[in-house]
Amino acid sequence: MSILQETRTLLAAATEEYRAPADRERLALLERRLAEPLRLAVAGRVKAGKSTLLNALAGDRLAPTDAGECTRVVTWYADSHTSRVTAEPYDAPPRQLRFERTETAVRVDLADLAPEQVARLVVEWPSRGLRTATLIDTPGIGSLTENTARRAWDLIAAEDEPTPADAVLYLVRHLHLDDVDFLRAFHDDAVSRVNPVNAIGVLSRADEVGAGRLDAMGSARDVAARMSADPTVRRMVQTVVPVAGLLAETGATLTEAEFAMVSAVARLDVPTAERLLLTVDRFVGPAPELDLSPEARRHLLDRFGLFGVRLAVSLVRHRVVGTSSQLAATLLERSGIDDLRAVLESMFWQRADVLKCRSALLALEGLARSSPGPAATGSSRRSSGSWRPRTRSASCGCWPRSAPAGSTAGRRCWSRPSAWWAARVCSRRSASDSPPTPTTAPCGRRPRPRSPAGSAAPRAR
Ligand SMILES: Nc1nc2c(ncn2[C@@H]2O[C@H](COP(=O)(O)OP(=O)(O)O)[C@@H](O)[C@H]2O)c(=O)[nH]1
Ligand SMILES: [Mg+2]
Repeated sequence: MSILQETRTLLAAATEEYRAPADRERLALLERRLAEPLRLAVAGRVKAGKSTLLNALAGDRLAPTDAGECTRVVTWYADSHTSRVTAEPYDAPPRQLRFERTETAVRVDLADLAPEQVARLVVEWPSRGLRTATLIDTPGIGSLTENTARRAWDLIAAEDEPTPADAVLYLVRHLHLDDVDFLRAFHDDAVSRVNPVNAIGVLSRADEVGAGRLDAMGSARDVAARMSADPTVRRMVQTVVPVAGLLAETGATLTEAEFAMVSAVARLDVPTAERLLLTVDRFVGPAPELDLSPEARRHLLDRFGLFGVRLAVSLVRHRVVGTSSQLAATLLERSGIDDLRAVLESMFWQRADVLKCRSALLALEGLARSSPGPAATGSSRRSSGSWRPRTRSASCGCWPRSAPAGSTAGRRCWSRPSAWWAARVCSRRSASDSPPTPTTAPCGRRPRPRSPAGSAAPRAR
């Protein structure tokens, strides 16, 4: 039986035990999500380049990258046949909102809703780039006390959140000490769902690492390699990949008009072009020798950044590229997005079922904690499945069930469904007859400490 089928069986067994409509609705939600694409959240500080990278991955300019109020709301971008935006307020039923598709983003009108009132926005949009994964744009993490930051992390960390992300891209521009401290706080066993199993680090805005020099991406690769080798970082993310999201977004959405603008700069003689491209101020200042309006030059900077303009001009001047599609392809290649896609493929997409099952079982644990179920009060009819909350609740607080398929370890006590998941994954990986004990769960969550009487200690919240 596949891990997906086993998880479905476990959820079905739980549904037999939980009779309250709200609990059953939560379980049905968990069941449904197993059939949906993986949910990948893009997290990091304000201006880390989250929305830009999301657009690059989607291959479309969907998420706004300015300071509009919608950037303060967690926003899901999901593939769909039709275009629709739904707001889910905290204290009111979900409702559809008006939106406008502009050249730069899907602009949502929050109407009378303040960003703080909205738990999440769901943008359904027909997009090939969203078929593999639903992408979740999060508000910037500024500080632990900030409300919007808290909401972003609730998505990943909250125990009672029925629809969390399955995997996370954590963007860092420069690895400041407080970034590491921040991640560590959320890495704590009691509150976090983020761990190396489902988190990849991105050294974002990588073109800025070398102060805009043409070899910037090489320097960024060195920095990212050093970060990846750091044991503190490795405890939180699997690896760190350098990406210039802006180059990738522009490569994915380049227009003929933009190629013509780059070509105009490339026609300047080299000393004049180099002088103009020395700083942003010079490039947008008076330049009678360049047949481009200041607005057009500002547009180029918005779309490429100074590094990107220098790179694109150099590519055109040296005839490395001669058409807009060639320039687009080269920008994508130089941006590092292909390397990120390769990492996503091997670490997330190919393991999507495992990651989705992990999320479902963590949510199931949350349900069992917040709502022990009728079995705990002795009123349930006994299910024939492997779900036995009565025993769990009455004795040690564990989840007794058979050992994972293929194991000869026989019946044993699994402290939580996620421990079962861990054992299931390990037994697949090593094909070993002895599943790991819950204390070695690769999901990174240790079993709760037990009191001397053997009852489960309450979890720190
Ligand atoms: N040079 C450069 N600028 C970038 C890159 N990614 C984003 N930016 C710019 O940084 C600003 C913030 O980007 P945004 O994606 O909105 O960041 P967010 O707040 O993390 O969502 C925007 O002006 C982007 O154009 C990048 O890879 N390189
Ligand atoms: Mg943003």
